[in-house]
Amino acid sequence: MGAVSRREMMGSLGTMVTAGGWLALGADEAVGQVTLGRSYVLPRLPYPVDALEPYIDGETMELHHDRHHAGYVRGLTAVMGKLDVARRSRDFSAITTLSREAAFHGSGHMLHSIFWENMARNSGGEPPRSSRIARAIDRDFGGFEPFAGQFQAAATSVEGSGWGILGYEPIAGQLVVLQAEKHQNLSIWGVVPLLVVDVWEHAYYLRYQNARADYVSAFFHVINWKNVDERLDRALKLTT
Ligand code: MN3
Repeated sequence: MGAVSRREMMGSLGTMVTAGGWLALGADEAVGQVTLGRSYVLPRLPYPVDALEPYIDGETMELHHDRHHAGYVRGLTAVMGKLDVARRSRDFSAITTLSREAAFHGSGHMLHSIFWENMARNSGGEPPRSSRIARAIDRDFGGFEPFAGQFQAAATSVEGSGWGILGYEPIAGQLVVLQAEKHQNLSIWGVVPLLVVDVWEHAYYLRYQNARADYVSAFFHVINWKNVDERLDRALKLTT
């Protein structure tokens, strides 16, 4: 989403809230008047499936995107439909299960969508010294090497399935490295993910088997720092 459309979206949402109309609207009215933009669709990979060879193999990329990510999109769409049915019938008896499913599939869809864009062919290494992300990493981690060490350690040691995440925390206005278990656990609310690496076994097992650390090291050869820098730029415009 571009900065303009984001501003437009926030602006229209703000108008609704300021007018006091948000909570007062009936469900149908709200659905009709508040358009948050996009429904849940599987985004296309921004490169061919074999573009990240030899670091991430094409077969893994194809399965990962076409099967796994698609599954989260389907799951999220399904649970949002069930929540809609629950609201219409005023039957919230399944709310705990549905809320869990929304967090799981929603976070899965969100993180995969970022993950694909975080990578590119002929990339990796360190971000350009002049970039905002490089300066932020220097300031908040004491240099690229300590950052990379923390990020790799966090990603490699996630218990079970999950993610390593570099995010922007908007209260103190600084970068943080987080682990996520599954997709949705261990987050700090409000942190904007900038760089994420999937460490579920489906992300690496065909090529790396159980050597997760080797896969995480290889990931550093395909990081699209331009994309990470753009994400930081957009995150800095958000306020809590
Ligand atoms: Mn995955």
